[in-house]
Amino acid sequence: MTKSVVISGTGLWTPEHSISNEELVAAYNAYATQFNASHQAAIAAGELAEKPLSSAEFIEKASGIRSRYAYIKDGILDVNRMRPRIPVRGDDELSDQAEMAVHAAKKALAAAKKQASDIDAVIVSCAYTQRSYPALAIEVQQALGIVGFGFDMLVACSAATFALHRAYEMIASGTAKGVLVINPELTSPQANYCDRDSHFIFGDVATAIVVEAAETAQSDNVFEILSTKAVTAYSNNIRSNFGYVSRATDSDPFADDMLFHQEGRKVFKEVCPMAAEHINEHLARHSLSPADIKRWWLHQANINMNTLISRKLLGREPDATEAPIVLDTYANTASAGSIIAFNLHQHDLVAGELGLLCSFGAGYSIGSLVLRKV
Ligand code: CO8
Repeated sequence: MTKSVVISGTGLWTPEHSISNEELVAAYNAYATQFNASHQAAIAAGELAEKPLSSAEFIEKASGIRSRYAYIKDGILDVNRMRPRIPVRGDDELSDQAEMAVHAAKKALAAAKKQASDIDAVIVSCAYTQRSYPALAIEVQQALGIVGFGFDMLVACSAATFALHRAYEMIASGTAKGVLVINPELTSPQANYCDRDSHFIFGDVATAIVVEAAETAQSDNVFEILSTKAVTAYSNNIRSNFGYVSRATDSDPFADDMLFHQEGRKVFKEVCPMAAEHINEHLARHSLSPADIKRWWLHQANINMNTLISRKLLGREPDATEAPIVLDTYANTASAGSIIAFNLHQHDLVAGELGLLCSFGAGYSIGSLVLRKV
């Protein structure tokens, strides 16, 4: 693998609807109050737990999140529904996630100065796909008029970085000439808006990246991928039991355990040291130290996690420029978070400067790329 592989364009598609902490908390608290009133007897008898109230101040302090985007806002704030109301589309219509993916992909292609004919592989990689088959990537491939092949990948928070790893390998080995990696993160259908501890965490977004050989790149904003590194270690601390087998196990497909749930404290404590160690090992492979890195495009799950990891690496507080945070407006967008940070905070880097892109989350999974501005 001697070929130089580059990222030559990124795209970010942001839904038009957003929900502030205040709006979300007002809806949750109204729901909780109504729930407690209608289950008063069971709560008094100790058969049911009272729903605690949420607070916008807690959310911002504990996570750094102030707002999030929603693909469809309708239904999420309705106390009698507490989930988005997404209209059904027919089999002959573009599916919701494919539509999100196409929006981001078109932006990435334009940024890379590429046409559909320059791409021959599409990877749709995200935390959930809305169906098992046909692959969303193949639907997106058709919608964009790409000749070649496509496949879907699920690696939760590390879906984007792990897909970039595959794209890097495909270009380096010559099995593709141009790869589109797309992350349509439609998280809202899996967020439990009735759960005080997690109702605020997620937002919807789509990101896309063009990966190709340096020799074919035409964009004036190109990053060489110097290397990739991945690690996984099994943990039940972030989990969703949603899946096709529930029909056969007679499980309630809408039960709480079918939605995202986590032991947030444990995740925080276990993942931060893992991520810092992983990044140090990755940099050491190039005889680099954290001081050599100009920009940290870190996973966006929690601002305190990012500060702690940066402090472990740098031995000091990071400033907002070197380790940008997008959580305040986007919230946790699963695998897309570090790609949003990369998309929005890359243009000021000059040739030769280094950056590190890293995801960490469910699995556990950690994926990183060392990038050099060309
Ligand atoms: N309002 C008011 N109080 C609250 C709230 C709330 N909304 N929530 C909790 N509290 C209370 C708690 O009850 C607790 O009270 P007490 O001290 O009396 O027991 C107190 O506040 C502190 O609670 P925590 O210890 O839980 O609070 P933390 O400071 O740990 O913050 C976080 C909670 C923000 C969840 C934090 O632990 C965190 O972010 N941890 C990291 C988690 C993480 O990174 N997870 C990754 C998840 S994403 C992922 O992997 C991808 C999954 C796939 C996508 C899914 C799409 C749906």
